[in-house]
Amino acid sequence: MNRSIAYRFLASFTLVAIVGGAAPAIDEPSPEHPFIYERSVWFDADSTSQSIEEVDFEGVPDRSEVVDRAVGFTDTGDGSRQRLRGWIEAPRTGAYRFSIASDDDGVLLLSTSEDPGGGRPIASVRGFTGRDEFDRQPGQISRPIVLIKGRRYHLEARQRNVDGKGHLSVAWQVPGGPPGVHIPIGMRLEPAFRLEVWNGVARGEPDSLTVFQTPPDRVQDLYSMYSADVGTNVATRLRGRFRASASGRYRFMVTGDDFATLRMSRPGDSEGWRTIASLSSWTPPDAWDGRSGQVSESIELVAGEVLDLEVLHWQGSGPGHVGVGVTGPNGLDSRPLRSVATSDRNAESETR
Ligand SMILES: [Ca+2]
Ligand SMILES: [Ca+2]
Repeated sequence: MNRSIAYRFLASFTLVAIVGGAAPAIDEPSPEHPFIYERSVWFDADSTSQSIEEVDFEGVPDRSEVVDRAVGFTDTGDGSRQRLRGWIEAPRTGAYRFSIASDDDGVLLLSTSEDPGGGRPIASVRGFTGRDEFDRQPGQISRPIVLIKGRRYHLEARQRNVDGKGHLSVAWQVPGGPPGVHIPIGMRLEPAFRLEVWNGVARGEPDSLTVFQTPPDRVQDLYSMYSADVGTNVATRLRGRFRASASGRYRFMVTGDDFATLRMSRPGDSEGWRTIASLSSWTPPDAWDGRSGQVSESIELVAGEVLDLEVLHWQGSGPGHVGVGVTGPNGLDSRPLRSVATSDRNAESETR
């Protein structure tokens, strides 16, 4: 052991000892400890002429951590590459779909067993996706893969950052879970939005409909603040709560067919609901701007601040939909708003 390695070993050991006293240690990734991952980064420049499948992930990484979320390091710098690996356990028997989000290119490998050597590519990102954006490219989502309840499988995600910002995360769709919803592996996702529907409602401006004071005919919980499954000649109310992840200026927007009014309220605020955007004619399903009044003024929020949002909506004949989106600091662009995954574990990451 040369002097520099000895020093690094000693420094790491000391750090672990200090951290270990302050926070519960996480077990090393192993088949016996699924949903624990090792993430490793190499800072050296990396050939961008190769495909991500050809990039070398051998050798001693510059930094490694054990984490309890299938999320890599962020913004590791130009020309860096990283690997995230560990074991997962199938909670049910059935067909799973896995998805990788990365910036830049990424590839996801799954083994047919506990054996890391059995890993094969099942999904990949070309170029980049947004952070935790699991449905931007068809190739980033795997085909259905059958897993057996209680069995452990080795999972490995690889990413490189050519330049600018960078990130890496992995999600899955569990059999019996909400269809089409990508849940970050090891996280919990609850439907954060509620759609209420009143049937047989004659045309009217949403603001003036009195039907909202009566019990709805149908209620549906949603993972995104969007629905195209509303029916005809209906009034709907779509509600949700938004929590600002960072301090800054936000804009909220509504999309709808036919008429819609977006209102907000700050919890505990005696002023109650106030209108921040509205549509007096229908938009196409994914049209989020372009109509006057469709986008709110910018709204200043501090990190952690909460807003209640609701859309009052009326839909006559033909297609109908209603949805709410937000843009904000740090490139936030969530159109529509989506449920945010939370962790059951509170353990901090541990540096080795
Ligand atoms: Ca990048
Ligand atoms: Ca319509």
